[in-house]
Amino acid sequence: MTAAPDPSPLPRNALLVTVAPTGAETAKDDVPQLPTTLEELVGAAKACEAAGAAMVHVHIRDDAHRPTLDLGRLTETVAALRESTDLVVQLSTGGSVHDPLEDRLRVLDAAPDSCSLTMGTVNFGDEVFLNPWPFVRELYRLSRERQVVPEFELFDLGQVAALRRLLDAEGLPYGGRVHCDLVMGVPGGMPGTPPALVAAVGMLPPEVTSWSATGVGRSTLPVALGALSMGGHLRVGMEDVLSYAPGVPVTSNAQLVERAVALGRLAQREPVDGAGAAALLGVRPR
Ligand code: KMH
Ligand code: ZN
Repeated sequence: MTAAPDPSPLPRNALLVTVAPTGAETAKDDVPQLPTTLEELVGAAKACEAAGAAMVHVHIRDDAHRPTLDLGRLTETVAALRESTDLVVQLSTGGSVHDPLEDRLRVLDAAPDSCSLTMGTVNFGDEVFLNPWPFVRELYRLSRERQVVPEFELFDLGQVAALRRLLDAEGLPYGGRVHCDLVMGVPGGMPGTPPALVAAVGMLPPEVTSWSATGVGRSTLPVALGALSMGGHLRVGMEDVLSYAPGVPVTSNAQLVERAVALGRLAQREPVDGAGAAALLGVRPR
């Protein structure tokens, strides 16, 4: 039997806002305000922290602004974000749909605070986001060995069930806390609707100590409002949404964080800072 998780170290009204500023899918040429250089990424992270974000979910780009998992760049990025912010630094191990699994495992060599860990394969628009079970298990074991806290990315209900399977097979992650992000509205995954959110949250294993939700594209607001109403946390950012309103482009990641914080305050939730997020997630002290 698995022990009940420790109670949250934060007040009940605490709100974790994670920003996912870049992603791997949008071209710089199409969206020049997307932060793709290290300088732009650090600038965006600082502005988002000032606006109330506590964690940054990082994808990086090469000199031609294309997605890369280059280890030297990842390591430099982790160092630069730690130097300039107190955000919890989460590296994406999802990368782009074209990244080989070995490269995605190697991301942990950059020693982030946290890493994303997607719980299964999912259609991703016209592509396939590949996460076979042996890869999921290997990445999970590696994260524990390296003392990196995983954030379980759940794109559909099958992946919620797979989290149950993983915890049964492998036990709790490093830090003993279990944090998930429900990524909703990806074409191929669960829709970004309140009924899907209710179903997914209802299926989360009892070991889960915190969860956030992300609505891609036009599902961003319904998912955020639904998540707040259910006591969840929020992930926002230009990885997931590029329109602020119909026909109105997002101008910066901080704009999305500001909106998330404002919605949170309407729901009487107070954003936590990086230290609060680290405590919530069980991140290794630096
Ligand atoms: N870019 C997607 C294929 C993650 O960061 O872990 C995968 C993704 C999930 O963004
Ligand atoms: Zn990502």
